[in-house]
Amino acid sequence: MTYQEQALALSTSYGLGQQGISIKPIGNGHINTTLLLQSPSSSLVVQKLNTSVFPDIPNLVNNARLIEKHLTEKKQNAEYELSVIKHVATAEHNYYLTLNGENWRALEFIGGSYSQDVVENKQQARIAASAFGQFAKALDDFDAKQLVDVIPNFHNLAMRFNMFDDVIERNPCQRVVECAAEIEFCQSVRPLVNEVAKLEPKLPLRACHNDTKINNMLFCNKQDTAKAVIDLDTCMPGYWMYDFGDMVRTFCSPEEEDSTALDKVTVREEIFEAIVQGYVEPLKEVLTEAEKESFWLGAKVMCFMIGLRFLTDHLDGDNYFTIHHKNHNLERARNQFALYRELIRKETRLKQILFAA
Ligand code: ADP
Ligand code: GN1
Ligand code: MG
Repeated sequence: MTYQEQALALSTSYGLGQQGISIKPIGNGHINTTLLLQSPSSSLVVQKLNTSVFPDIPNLVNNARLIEKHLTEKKQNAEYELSVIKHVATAEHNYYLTLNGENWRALEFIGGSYSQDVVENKQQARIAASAFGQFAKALDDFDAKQLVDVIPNFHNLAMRFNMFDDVIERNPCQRVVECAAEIEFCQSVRPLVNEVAKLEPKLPLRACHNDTKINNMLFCNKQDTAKAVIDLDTCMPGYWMYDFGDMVRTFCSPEEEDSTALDKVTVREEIFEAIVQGYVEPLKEVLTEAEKESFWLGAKVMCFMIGLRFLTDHLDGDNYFTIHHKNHNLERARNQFALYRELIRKETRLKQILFAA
């Protein structure tokens, strides 16, 4: 099927007709294929879902629709200000469809918005962190157990180390020797697993976003405000420390996640402070003391663990994350390890900022 044939098939399924249809890729996601499908009168975000990563499409879509319903009710009661991601049904009333063996779903396009891959300044960081905080707060009375674990153990560091150990043993692409330095670094960080094991039992299980990277929220084109929290695919029961940590991972560095300019990868302190302030404010009535303390560990785990996952995927032959060139996952891993090292180097100062809030 050509691109245009695909566009016409999708536009028929979603009742957009056959005239003046266009389709183009949007965003920089690593897992799904996200496209903007347009007719002269409407715009839809259509996503081809990666079924190796998300084998349970019905529950993936159902999880996101449960959140949509909850947030929509909150918005109607003036308890949630941001726009809500709305799923669009096909002409046959299905929220996902199969075309040529591929799985698709559609979302209303939220116009007047943009996403960023790198945070430019502390105002942006505060706005984005506040949006994720408002999202978390709005889900405070949502029963997290309604959400199916569509990727079990998603933020389980011990399990991520098991996958890493397994790929080293299998060495399917003979890349272990050339990655000796990165592998050794990961081995040195292994005791982080014990810190997690000690802390997690003290934390309440929450309905989490689990992928709070900066390009999973939309800013408003016109004013300096947040428009919406998006990409609800990994909303599952979890711990807020990891949502906090993924913001630190993706907001604090002035470099993109795959930048090879490792000397420029650092943790911008003023951005870290803006994340703390932006995220804690909407949650102040519900955040427990143990949760607030856990945020430092969440930051360490997320910076390191995503690097570990990139390295594991590189060693495995790049089966999970979309890559755009050879060694792309290795470059991403090196970048995240540099960030982790910076986080540790700045530990004293960053903890002061965290505990002053
Ligand atoms: P992925 O799984 O590929 O990360 P996302 O849901 O994060 O998919 O979407 C990728 C990008 O597409 C986002 O970063 C954003 O720029 C854009 N986008 C996604 N959904 C919408 C929407 N409903 N309205 C406007 N833009 C969107
Ligand atoms: C993936 O789909 P995307 O690009 O928002 C990944 C996240 C990683 C992120 C790294 C389902 O997110 O866990 O943190 O890449 N999503 C999944 O950028 O594995
Ligand atoms: Mg995304």
